[in-house]
Amino acid sequence: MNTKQLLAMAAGTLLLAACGNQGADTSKATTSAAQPATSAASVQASSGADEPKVLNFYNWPDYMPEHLLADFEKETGIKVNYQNYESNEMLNAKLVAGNSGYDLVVPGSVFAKTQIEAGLLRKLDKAQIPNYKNLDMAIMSKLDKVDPGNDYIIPWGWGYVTVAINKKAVEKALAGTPMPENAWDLVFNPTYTSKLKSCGIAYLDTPSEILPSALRYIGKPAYSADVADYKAAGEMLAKVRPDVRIFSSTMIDDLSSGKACAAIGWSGDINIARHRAVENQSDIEIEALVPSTGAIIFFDTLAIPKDAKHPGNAQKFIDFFLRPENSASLTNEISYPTANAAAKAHVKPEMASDATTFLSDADMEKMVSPESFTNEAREAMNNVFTEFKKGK
Ligand code: N2P
Repeated sequence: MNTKQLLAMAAGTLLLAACGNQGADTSKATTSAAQPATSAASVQASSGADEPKVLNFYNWPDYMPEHLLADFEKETGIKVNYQNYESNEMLNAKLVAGNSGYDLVVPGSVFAKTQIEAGLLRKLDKAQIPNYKNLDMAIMSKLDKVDPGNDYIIPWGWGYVTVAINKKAVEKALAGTPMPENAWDLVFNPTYTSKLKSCGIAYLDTPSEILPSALRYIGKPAYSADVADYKAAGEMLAKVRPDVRIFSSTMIDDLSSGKACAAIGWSGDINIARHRAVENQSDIEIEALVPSTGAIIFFDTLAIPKDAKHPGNAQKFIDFFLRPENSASLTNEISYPTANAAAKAHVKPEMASDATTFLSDADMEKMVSPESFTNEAREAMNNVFTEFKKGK
């Protein structure tokens, strides 16, 4: 772990403490002695009727439609304390440590499986979520593999980890070399990275975002349980390390301002960068590539930590979000596909027809569905990524 990560974690711990205390203080100030029992993970979330009007919400950055929280606060009188984290690893560390102070979090399904198994999340009370019926059952059946019975997690947004390019800058830097058949070559093959380093290569700054794609590139299973596979991916990555300039989990500006010309990023963020470049009237053209060899799909999910102090409020937000027009705003405003079937009628036509947002069946076939990592794999992944970043 480097200094920046350590500082980020320390800052996170402070925020966490602040958030936890805030929840406790508010609850002292506004609740009667008849507080519902909410501590055991097996106990379902309450309706929230007796809870203090607070919701401590922890989500990824650039992942919230603009008016959603304000609308929820206005309608319910529940004050939302909203904070961000940049990786599944950061959120997981907080859930494992316990007492996070958060009522609602957004783990990727790849991490949610072990979080459910470890009893870190609270079972949902679906009777309190009438809009649950709006969800796309095809997606729910995919999530059933990590959350049997769909008892703990509700899809927020989904997408794929892929290669972003600034078209003109990449063309210029490749200087006549044609685009590779496999877009992953742009970020993993020294023949291309040595050329693109001049215009800036950016990687997501998290082991679990980079290693599955790297494993797949070298012909190994994306969620391999074999430590030797991670070492092999590390050897491949070491060859391109000198060419990688930026590590960032918030690279929208780096792409839209032209600081990076090729990146490994999240499909929705890449599309946000594409729209931002257009809004800025710059001549930068960003594209989320759909690699011929496929990419790793992710599902981010709403979940309630087992020790949440305001689980009923969290469920109120979940139900609010599952209203078709609210779920649609995640697609319309921040370019991530919705998993809400009833929301599709509210998605703007230009978003609905965007083949890099809602993938075609043929493209979907090429994608790798989420699985999960063993503890050994996670450790191997962290070690390989730390070494990779250190090397130059
Ligand atoms: C952040 C989106 C997070 C997607 N803008 C990956 N979980």
